[in-house]
Parts: sequence; C-alpha cells; structure tokens
Amino acid sequence: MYLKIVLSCLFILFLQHLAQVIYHMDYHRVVYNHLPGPCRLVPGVEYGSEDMQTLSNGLTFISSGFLFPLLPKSVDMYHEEHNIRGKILLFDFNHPENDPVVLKISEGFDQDTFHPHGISIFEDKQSGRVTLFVVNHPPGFDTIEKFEFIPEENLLQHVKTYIDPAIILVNDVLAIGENSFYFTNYGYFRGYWGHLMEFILGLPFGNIMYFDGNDYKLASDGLLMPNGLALSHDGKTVYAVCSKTEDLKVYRRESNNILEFVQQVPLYSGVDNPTVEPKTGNILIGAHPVLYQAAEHFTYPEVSAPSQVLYLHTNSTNHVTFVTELFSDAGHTLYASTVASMYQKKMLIGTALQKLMYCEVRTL
Ligand SMILES: *[C@@H]1O[C@H](CO)[C@@H](O)[C@H](O)[C@H]1NC(C)=O
Ligand SMILES: CC(=O)N[C@H]1CO[C@H](CO)[C@@H](O)[C@@H]1O
Repeated sequence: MYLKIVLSCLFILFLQHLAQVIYHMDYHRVVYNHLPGPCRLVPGVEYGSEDMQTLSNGLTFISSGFLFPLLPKSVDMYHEEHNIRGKILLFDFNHPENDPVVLKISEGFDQDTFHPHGISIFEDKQSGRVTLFVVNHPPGFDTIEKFEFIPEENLLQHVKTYIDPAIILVNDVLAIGENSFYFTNYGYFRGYWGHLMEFILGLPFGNIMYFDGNDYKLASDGLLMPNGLALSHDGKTVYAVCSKTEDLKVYRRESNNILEFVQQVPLYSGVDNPTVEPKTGNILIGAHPVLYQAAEHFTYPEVSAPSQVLYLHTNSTNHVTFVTELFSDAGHTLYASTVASMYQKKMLIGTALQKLMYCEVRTL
C-alpha cells in the first residue's frame, strides 16, 4: 500500500518534470518577423559570428568558427565539409559598407586547433592598449587565450594561454583588466550524456569564476548553464545570461570580486550572449525563441531556426527596467542569432554557425 503511494508520487513527479522539459522546448511558440529598419547580410561571413564586442570607437571584434565540445558529430562534419577555420573578424561601425577584416594571428599560435567561443576586450583608457580574451576549445580541454591587438597591422599578438582545473567547460569570458577576468563554466560534464543529464535533471553545476592575475576563485555558483557575461559601464555590475532558466541575472561586484545577486529578469526565450551598448549602457541579447528548432539547427546547421534580439533598458543603478524586442526573424534570413551589438543606432546580429546581419535601428 505505502509502496504504491510512493511509486505513484514518484511517477507524478516524473510526469511533471517531463511536461516541464517538453514545455521548455517551445513546440507551442510562434514567431513573426519584424526589423528595426533596413537590414542586410554582411558579405563574406557564412560560417559563424558567435560572439562580439564593440569598442568605444565603434571597432567590433567578432569570433567565428565556433565549435563546442557538447555539439554533436554532425557539426564537426559541417566544419570539415566547409573547411571552417577559427578566426577573429574586425568590423568598423564607422564604415559599415566595408566588409569585416580577418585579423592575422601572430606566428607560433596553433590556429588549426583554434575554436573561438566567447570573447571580451579590455581597453586601457590611458595607453589605448586593447587586450582581447578569447575562450578556446582545442580538442580535449578548454583554455582562455590572451591577445594584444596591434591596429597598424590588423594583428592579434598572442600573449598567453590560461589552463587550469578551474577552467572546465567554458562559455564566456569577461575582461576586467589586462590580467584579470571572469568566466562562466557552463556545466560540469564535458561529455554528451553527462551534459544531457545535467540538462534534463536541471542540475545547477555551472558557476562564474574570477581570475585575479594569480588565483582562480568562485564568484558565484549553483547556476544552471550560465552562458554569456557582460559588464556595466561603471564596472560595478556583472550581467549573466542563463540559457536553461531563460533569464538575465544582475550581480553587484563586491570589493573582493565576489558577485552579489541583485536582480533576476525573466526573458522567456532561449537567451544567449549579452553585450552592453557603448553610449547608453543598455543591454542587447541575441536569443533563440524556439528551442526545439535551435536544437535542430545546432545538430544540422543548414536547417533554419528563428532569431530574436532583445533590448533591455537599464537605469542609473544598472537595474533592468523594461524590455523591447528589437528584431525578430522566423528563420527566413538569419538562422539562430546568438548575439547583437549596437553603436550609434546601427546594429550587428551574429549567429553561432551561420551569417552576420547589419541593421539600421530606427525604432528605438
Ligand atoms: C532602478 O530600478 C530598480 C528596480 O526597478 C529600482 O529598485 C531602483 O531604485 C532604480 N534606480 C533608480 C536610480 O531609479
Ligand atoms: C560567449 C557566449 O556566451 N557564447 C554563447 C553564445 O551563443 C552560443 C550559441 O547558442 C552559445 O552556445 C554560446 O555559449
């Protein structure tokens, strides 16, 4: 009798969880199209523009050639078939008619195993020096690479590779100084099945770590698939996007760089990578509004999936006050947007495995 009750309860719990997982896949969602102004695809970018960041002068660094340990073999094959190489592109918002330039990388750095993912830039206001941190997924383990940008030669001078047991399954990096950064560990398991278990059971094994130049320390933990990171202009607030819980979390940086949770902004969409707009401090997020289509796209990159860009208005204390949908594409032109960056009412929208779009923003 008791056994029956316990078993029924477990069964009901299981059903409830299953319903949640199915709901999360967005089979019920419909996406319509709208643009913020004239938009066009940027020539020359066919195989990914996964993460990007715009400097105060409008120069924008874009990572391309994304490959993630958790992606299925079919994506490796897609890479091989199209001879996709990891690279960093440079786009100039002051001359949007010019196509992005592929930055050269200094000799000695292994470009064959370069699979860039999240990127972040530290701009030294005094010296003007630009330091670029890039999450890399060479076979078997993750690293964070540090480069110095040499503008006269369009060159990235490789400076250092960070390898550590704390760098587990990294998604994004957030530069704080020339030698310090935050980064997200997306989860604990690097294998397909381990990760599937984390996803289905909702195990919060993700975290945000801080590196101070010498040591790695935990800045925030118990997170469900923390993804992209961004920093407010005053440097006091860190924004983190969690894909699984479909929200943006706002954290205050304590003096010891531990992150104190401040606000949770539910977004009800498969949100991906945030960027902060140089002038206003408002946040742009690329998102996957329909998860089951995104999942199919991340298995077979030629299959379309909808795109969405959300614009989060912030107030002077870096709280999010309201959200505008800037761009929506049911999957006709741009497949599976992951990130967007804006500069003086012009916007770039990136994708993990496909094209790059440029828009003029006239609706804000
Ligand atoms: C910003 O918004 C938050 C949340 O709505 C609010 O608590 C805070 O007081 C606001 N700050 C200012 C300066 O208005
Ligand atoms: C830097 C970063 O957070 N990248 C994320 C952006 O989008 C892709 C595609 O879904 C994610 O897998 C990345 O983790």
